[in-house]
Amino acid sequence: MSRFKAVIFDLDGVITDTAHYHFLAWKRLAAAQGVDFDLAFNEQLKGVDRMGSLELILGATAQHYSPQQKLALADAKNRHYQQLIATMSACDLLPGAVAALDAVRAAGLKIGLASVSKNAFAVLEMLGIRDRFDDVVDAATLANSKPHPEIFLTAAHHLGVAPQDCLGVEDAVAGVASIKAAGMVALGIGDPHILRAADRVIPGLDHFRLDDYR
Ligand code: B16
Ligand code: MG
Repeated sequence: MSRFKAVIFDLDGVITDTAHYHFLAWKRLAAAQGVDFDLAFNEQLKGVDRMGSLELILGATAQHYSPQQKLALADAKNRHYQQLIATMSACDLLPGAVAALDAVRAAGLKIGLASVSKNAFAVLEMLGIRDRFDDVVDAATLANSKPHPEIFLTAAHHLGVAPQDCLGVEDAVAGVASIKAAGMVALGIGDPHILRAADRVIPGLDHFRLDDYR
C-alpha cells in the first residue's frame, strides 16, 4: 500500500524535455532584444508562465515595452516554441516516464498533470500519453502561476484527493515551492542543490519508486 492516493506530475522537464525547447525559444527572443540570457537564468523560468517569464527576461527594461509589445513578443516566442516541438513523438518521453505512470496506475493511485504550459494538451497528444492521466489541469483556467499552490490544489481537487495524500513531482524550484505550499510531499527531479525545498530528489523518473515513501 502506498501512503499516497494520487501522484501529480509536472510535464516540462519531468515527463519530457520541452524545457530545452523553451530555453531555445527564449534565448532567441532575448538576443533580439539585446538581453543577456543563459542556462542559469533559464532555471528561474522553469514552471513560470509565459508572460511571467517574459517579465523576468526583460528585467529592468520591461518598463520600455507597452502591454501590446509584450504580448507580441510572447506570441512570437510561442510560435517559435511550437515550431521546435512540432515533430515531438513518443520518442521524446524521458527515460522512466511511462514506467512511472504504469507503476502509479498499478498501485491503484490517481494520476494528475499540473503544467502551467498552455501547450500541455498538445504535447501530451504528441507524446501519446493523454489517456494515462485522470486529470490534466487546463493552465488557461488558472489565476496564478507556480510557485502559487493553485495548480496543484486544483489537480488534487479534480482528482478528489486531499492535498496531504498527494505526491507532487517537479523539476523546477517554483514548482517544488508550489507543491509544498499546497501541503503535499514534493519529489524533485534534477539537482538536490537546486531543489533544496523538495522532500526527496532523484535524477529522473527512471529512479522513481513509489515504495520509497512507505
Ligand atoms: P507555455 P511546466 C512551464 O511548464 C515551463 O516550465 C515554463 O518554462 C513555461 O514558460 C511555462 O510552462 C509556460 O509554457 O508558454 O507553453 O504556456 O514546467 O509547468 O510543465
Ligand atoms: Mg517543469
